[in-house]
Amino acid sequence: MQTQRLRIAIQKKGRLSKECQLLLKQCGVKFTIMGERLVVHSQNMPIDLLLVRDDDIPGLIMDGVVDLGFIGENELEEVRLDRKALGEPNEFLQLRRLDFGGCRLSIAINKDQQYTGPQDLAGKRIATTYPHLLKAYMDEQGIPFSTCMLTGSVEVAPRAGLADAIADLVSTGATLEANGLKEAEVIFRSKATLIQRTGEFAADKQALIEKLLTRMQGVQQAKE
Ligand code: PRT
Ligand code: ZN
Repeated sequence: MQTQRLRIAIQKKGRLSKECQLLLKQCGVKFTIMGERLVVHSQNMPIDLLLVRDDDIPGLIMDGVVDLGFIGENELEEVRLDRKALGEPNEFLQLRRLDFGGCRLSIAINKDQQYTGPQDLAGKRIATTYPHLLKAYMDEQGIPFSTCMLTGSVEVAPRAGLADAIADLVSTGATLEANGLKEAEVIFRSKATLIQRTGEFAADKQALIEKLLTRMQGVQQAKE
């Protein structure tokens, strides 16, 4: 069901939510987020913000339920690979890579373990929240492995005896350090990105998207 207002999905709470809200405000979109509301109407533009978990954003775009979404490329690519494997819609357009949300998906091992290269991971069990990204990397390297899916506390899996290694997001490296782990391989580099659903847009919606993109470019350039 399409509405005349432009629907933009953003993470409700978490590492991307504040910066997405700030960026939209810097682009001149006025809105007030109150309480636990799912939908927030802009006060000065025909825009509705949908406040959801980041995991849901790629699917909302790929199913054409919302028009635009802000998402980390790690999450976007994981969902795309999952939907592709399931034969579900997995198309989107990337409008703009953003200058926040930077992190990397890395394989980490016990810090006192020797490491000379990816072949050292052969036959290991690797815990992760990103099974498709991990498999894509390991297949590309031609290394057999087994996995263990965890949606949280991935970094404690080796200590808890659940896995030999992990593949998890890293930004400063402090979490790995605190858990006695070290980074062995970077398998995916990510930033926040703005994506759009495929398909037709009414002329006024299209014009609004272009206006937002032009302003976003201005905001980003002003920071450089
Ligand atoms: O509730 P919801 O599902 O919406 O949120 P979430 O908990 O799934 O996601 P959230 O808010 O933690 O992260 C959203 C997005 O932020 C991620 O998908 C990434 O694109 C991006 N991002 C950037 C990060 C990090 N940096 C990051 N450091 N996401 C997670 N981390 C975690 C990481 O998993 C590990 O636990 O931070 C820890 C490592 O950080 P360092 O600094 O100790 O290395
Ligand atoms: Zn999430």
